Amino acid sequence: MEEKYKHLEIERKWQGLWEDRKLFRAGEDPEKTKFYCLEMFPYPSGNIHIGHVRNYVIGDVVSRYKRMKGFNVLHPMGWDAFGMPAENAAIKHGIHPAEWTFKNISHMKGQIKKIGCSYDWDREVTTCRPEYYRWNQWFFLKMFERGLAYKKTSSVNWCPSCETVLANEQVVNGMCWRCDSDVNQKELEQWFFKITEYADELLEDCDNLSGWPERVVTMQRNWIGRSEGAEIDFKIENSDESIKIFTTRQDTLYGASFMSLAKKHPLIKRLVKDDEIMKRINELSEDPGGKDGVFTGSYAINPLTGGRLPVWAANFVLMEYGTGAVMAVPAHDQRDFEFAEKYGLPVKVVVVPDDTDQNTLHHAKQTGPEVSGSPHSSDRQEQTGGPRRVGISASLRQAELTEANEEDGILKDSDQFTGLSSSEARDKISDHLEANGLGGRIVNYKLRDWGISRQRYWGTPIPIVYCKKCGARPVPEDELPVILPQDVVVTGRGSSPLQELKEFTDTVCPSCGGEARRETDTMDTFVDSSWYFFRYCSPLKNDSAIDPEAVKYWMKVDQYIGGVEHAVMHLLYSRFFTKVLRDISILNIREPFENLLTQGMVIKDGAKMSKSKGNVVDPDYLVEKYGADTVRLFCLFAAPPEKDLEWSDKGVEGASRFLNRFWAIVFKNHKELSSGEKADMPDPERISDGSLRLLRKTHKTIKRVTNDIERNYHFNTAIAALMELMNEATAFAQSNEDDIKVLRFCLMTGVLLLAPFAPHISEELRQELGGNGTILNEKWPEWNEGLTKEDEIELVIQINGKLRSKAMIPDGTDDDAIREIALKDPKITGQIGSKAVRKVIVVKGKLVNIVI
Ligand code: ANZ
Ligand code: ZN
Repeated sequence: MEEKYKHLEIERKWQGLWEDRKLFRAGEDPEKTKFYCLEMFPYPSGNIHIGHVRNYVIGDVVSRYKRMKGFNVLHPMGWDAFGMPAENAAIKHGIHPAEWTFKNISHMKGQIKKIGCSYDWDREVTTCRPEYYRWNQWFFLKMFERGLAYKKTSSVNWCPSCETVLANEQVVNGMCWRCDSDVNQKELEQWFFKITEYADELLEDCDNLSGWPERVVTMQRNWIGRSEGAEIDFKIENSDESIKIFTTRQDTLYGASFMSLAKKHPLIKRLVKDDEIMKRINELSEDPGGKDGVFTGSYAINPLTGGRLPVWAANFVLMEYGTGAVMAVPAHDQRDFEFAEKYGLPVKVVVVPDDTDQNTLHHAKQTGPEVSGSPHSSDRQEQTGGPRRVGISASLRQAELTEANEEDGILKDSDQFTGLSSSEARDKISDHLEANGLGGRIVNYKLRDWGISRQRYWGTPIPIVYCKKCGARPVPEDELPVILPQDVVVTGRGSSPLQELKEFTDTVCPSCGGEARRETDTMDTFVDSSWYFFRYCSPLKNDSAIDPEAVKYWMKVDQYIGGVEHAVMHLLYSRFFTKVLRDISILNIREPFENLLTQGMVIKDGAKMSKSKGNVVDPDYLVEKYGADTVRLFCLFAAPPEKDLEWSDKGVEGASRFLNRFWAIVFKNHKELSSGEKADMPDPERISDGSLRLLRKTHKTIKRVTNDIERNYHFNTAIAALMELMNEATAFAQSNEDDIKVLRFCLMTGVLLLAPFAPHISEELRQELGGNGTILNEKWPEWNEGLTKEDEIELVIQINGKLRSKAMIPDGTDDDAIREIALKDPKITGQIGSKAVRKVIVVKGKLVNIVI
């Protein structure tokens, strides 16, 4: 054995051996319980960063641990390979998106391999390959057949000078990222997936996501955003028109004092005859924070009171939610309140706090997690929960109102509904509206259908052709894949390069054989990632997307690991796809991911590590300098997986020192350890005190490490336990054959426990300790419960420095507990009597001195 721990050599050696023998290859084995461990696959942007490393190492520990526990583990990796950055690189550097992507994949694959992750690379999936994306097209056709893929107009970002559609991330402060022109909105026909059809099921099944972080489940619920309420018709005065509004607060109908319409509401064109007013409406700012509005000149009639309500166009009302129209109740809605203040509109209180039950004051109006980021926040990404604004301090005398009171309460000034509670009133008012044909109950969702059309090159072509006679026709299944042509130049100017390519666009209609033109939109890359975890189960299958038998064996994913930034879209789309695939009966599960772990960020100098902040650390450099095992250990030790990890060079050094110390103990005792019989353990009854202590410590460590992994993957405390064990092993002085056996047992156990965290050095040390083959075939150690029981030690209790009593206590009892034991000791209480205790000093957990 060499004295120096040479991480580079060792890591190369074992990685080579694992790969050559394909030791991570997974296969269905009905005899064994499977475990599917998955990390979110990366976008091949060019380089692995430390956030990736952390993500993959967490998954690797889980995989390796489960393997040692006897599970049949599937642990695959692949590439989310379509997307914008490849096109941006093409535009900036003139390199073809495909070339750029494949170059990055090969580089990043090399980087990932150096971390020593246990991937089955035979299952690698690359979404930009036709073998993969043809199934995107197939799913599209299946959805099209069922009406789940459909077309409608929707707006896109448009740069008038580049004459191109821009992705959201290409719009910087409202300007084109390339030429700084102001970006417009342009209406285009686009393809959508009807995820709203599954809104109810997606919401209901949130209740079954018990293996997910509660925060993520709440974000999913909020994103779906189910609201029960009513639609109510308000007639327009002197007109046949009426305004249909959506409200969740029918109980406040008597307090409505004006109406607000979205500026794009179709009624506005019909109501507003005055060009000047129309112009001002069109010019309303897009920023909903400003609460800007324009009076249309018309009045609506409150269906219950007959009162006249001025109709306004307001910038905070969204066309896409509810009916695009609101009955404004300033006394009970903060946005309406601010609007009314600004434009001098009346405020009428119709709900007062219920004095008989103080609690109702503080009750949020909805039960369950609050839906925040209501439709009024136009940025759906911001919906992360958090309570709705609550106006409990609102004064009840309306002259003094300083804010809206949004709480439920008791109705006043509301005819026959006066005196009812808000919830009773909602019911009764809904009944009344329904009975009189004025409106009725309805459920609304914030969830919108999923727009999947992208006017971009580097994506999956949508398998549709347009025939002059037959309209939009699906490409027949047996003509898939519609190959994305490679011979294009991506310039970023003008329309998508596909539109210019006659070989691609010109085709014949599958129905009538007449002239037809291919769809040139490609799919959102979120389509690719919505089902890749199914593909890993049978990645080479070329006559179908999914092998039902393989999926039946491997799915669900037992442990999914990735960033919380995917809490909504990716995870929701994946759930949606799973349900659709179930409905077209190619699988029979409802949910794809049993357990989800969202790992924290990697922080340096107080900020998230990012290129733009210039605070990145390069994984290649670290692996080179310290070794993959050290980098892995640091990432795992510095914080529990779900918490943010503060980067620290000292911490890396610490991890490195620990591994070197481990190496040194084995080296120091190598001669004794590698000679003599290995297997048999001496009888614990007969060994020396020192040996017994080390033996006990070893069993306790097995128990702690196992429990820490099993309970929420507390790898950091597991590693801390291993460090303690090594400290004891270092301090241990062996003097006979039995001691050596115990030491070997301790070190071998330590090596096995370390294996998931730092697999290369574990392999090497195991070999040095006499192990054959590879550690991958080893079983996870088990502990002997009897040997994990606490040792007792003798506590010496003094008063003013003189021995007064002794007591047996568990080893490792903390100082506070020791103080208490000492002060309650009967001999001591007798001695102290009524004298005052000045000080109680605990020395090394073994001695207490009480000063009186
Ligand atoms: C009257 C009212 C009175 C309202 C009151 C609230 C409080 P959630 O719960 O998020 O579904 N609303 C409806 N459609 C809207 C749109 N397109 N743009 C902006 N706001 C819209 O929110 C439902 C409430 O949001 C509705 O209830 C409506 O205001 C508003 F004391 O109606 B409410
Ligand atoms: Zn046709």
